[in-house]
Order: sequence, then C-alpha cells, then structure tokens
Amino acid sequence: LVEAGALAFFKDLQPSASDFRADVLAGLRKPQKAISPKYFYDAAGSAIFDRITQAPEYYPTRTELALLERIGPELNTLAGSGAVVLEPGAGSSVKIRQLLDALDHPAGFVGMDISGDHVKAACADIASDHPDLTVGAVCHDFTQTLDLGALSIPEGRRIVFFPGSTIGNFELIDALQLLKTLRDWLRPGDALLIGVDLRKDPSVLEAAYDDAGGATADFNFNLVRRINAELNGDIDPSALAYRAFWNPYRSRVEMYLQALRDFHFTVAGERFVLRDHETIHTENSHKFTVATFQDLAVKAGLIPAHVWTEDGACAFSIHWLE
Ligand code: AVI
Repeated sequence: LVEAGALAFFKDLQPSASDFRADVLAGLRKPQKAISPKYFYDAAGSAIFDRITQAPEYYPTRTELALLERIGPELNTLAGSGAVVLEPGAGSSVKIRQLLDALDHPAGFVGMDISGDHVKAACADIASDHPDLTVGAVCHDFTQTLDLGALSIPEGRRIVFFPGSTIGNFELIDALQLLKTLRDWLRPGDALLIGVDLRKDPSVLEAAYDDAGGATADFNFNLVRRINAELNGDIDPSALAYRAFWNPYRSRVEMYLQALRDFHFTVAGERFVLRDHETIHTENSHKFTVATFQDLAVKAGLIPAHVWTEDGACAFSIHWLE
C-alpha cells in the first residue's frame, strides 16, 4: 500500500553543480559584461520571480494559464486516457495542476528540477492531491542529456510539458539544442506541449519586463546581492540602474544593469571597473511568431501538429509538437 502523498520514486541524477564563482568572474571579464540568468533563481530570487508573475504588467503567466484552461478539453482528447506527463524544470505547480485537471485519467507524472529538495516537495504535494496518479521526482538539469530508460517511468503516452516560455530565455542555438534534447524523450505518438510567448507591441513587452512595482528590477538586483554575499563582492547597488528594452533585430527583450557613474568594484578578490552607462547583460527573453517558433521546432526534428493562441494585446501560444 502506498501512502497518500508518497512518491513512487525519487531519483537523484546529480546534475553537475554549476560554478557560480567561475561563471560570474568569466562574465565580468568579457567586453560586454554578462551574468547567466540561471543565477537569478536562488531561494530569494525564486520568491521575487513569483512576485513578477503577479505584477499587472507581466502578462505571460496569467495569459498562458487562461489559454491552458480554454484548450483543456482539446488536450484531453489529444492525450487520451492513461497519459504520462513529464515536466522538465518543474517550477510552477499551478500550470501542471491545470493540465492534470484537464486530463481524464492521467496515469503518471514525473517532475524534474535542478533542485532536488524543491522537486521532491512539489511532486509529493501533487501526489497527495492525485492519489490515483503514479508520481515520480527526478533531480536533473534539463539542459543535460537524460537516459529515460534509467527511470521508472510508467507506461503510457508521454506528454513532455514545458510551459512558461522558458525556451525564450535561451540563445536561439541553445533553444534548438534544448528542443532536440526534449525530442529525444519522445516516441511515436508522444508529444511536447510547450508554451511560447509571441511578438507584440514593444510598449507591452517593455512594461512586462520593467514593471512599475519594481519586481523585475529587484530580481536583477538580487543578483548583485548574491554576488556581494556569496563571492565577497562590494558592488554598490546605488551605482546601478535596471534597464529593459526591446531589440527588434533579435526579436527579444534584453535586460541589463547599467552604471550610473564610473566605479570600481571587487568580486572574489578580482578588481573590475564599470564606466558610466556601461552595462552588465543579465537576460534575454525571445519572442516568436507562430511561424518562427514552428521553424525552430522543425529544425529540431519535431512536427508541429497543433497550435493554440491568445491573440489579444497579450498574445501567447501553446504548441503540440510530435
Ligand atoms: C522564466 N522566464 C520565462 C521569464 C521570462 O518572461 O522571460 C523570466 C523573466 N525575467 C524577467 N521577467 C521574467
């Protein structure tokens, strides 16, 4: 007898820990200083991200949820009964719950995340709310390859669920590689269900990535706080301002911390200088059209079988790729 809330399995694939110190130093030595957005998500940063998703200007989360709700019956028809949902980077349990609720008799759910504790807790919650579902959790970095055969994945049609337009945070070449990695999880009849944010009026985009309440700015300043606390840094946050702008040539919102004056700082014993107006690039969020995303999917060896869109000012798309 399996107790309610118990996981059918937990597997720690021990993703190689990324090296915050080496990555930050290498990024600050570049002519265009840059820090990887993956370092946003410590405990404080993840809490700030939750605040971003509540900001009135940040439309993607609520638009995708409403779209998921609208298409639930169609997803149920496509998935059939007995589907097994796999979620790489299982973050927002709100979205996976919405999907599981839309499906008639899903057989299994496997959440995967780079944070083992986080994914274990999130999946155990889902298991207790869905006593008939076989739920597993895996500690894994979805940008690294994965041998699904090594996991006890229940039988059934697999649906790999990748919501949130997280694909947009990767350079296009890396997004293509990630789609190929996820494609390798699919067998004939399986599908990748992925949320992709769409191009829209630049004023809507720039407001979404620089909300008046300051959550997105705080998200960026959290990186400065992390560097100062964990890498013995002395970056003066009052010498920096947060900036977000739409780059039409690369179809993405680019995010930066910009110096308000010349200043020197030290990180892990190494000296750096930022000149007035010089920037540290922190993130990109690519925006697609249905066609540009489907082209990328096809290049990754996936077949665009269905797409649903929200077409208003807050345009967003969800794709079913086989
Ligand atoms: C996680 N990712 C999809 C968010 C986005 O919309 O690109 C990250 C984000 N950065 C600032 N606001 C939201």
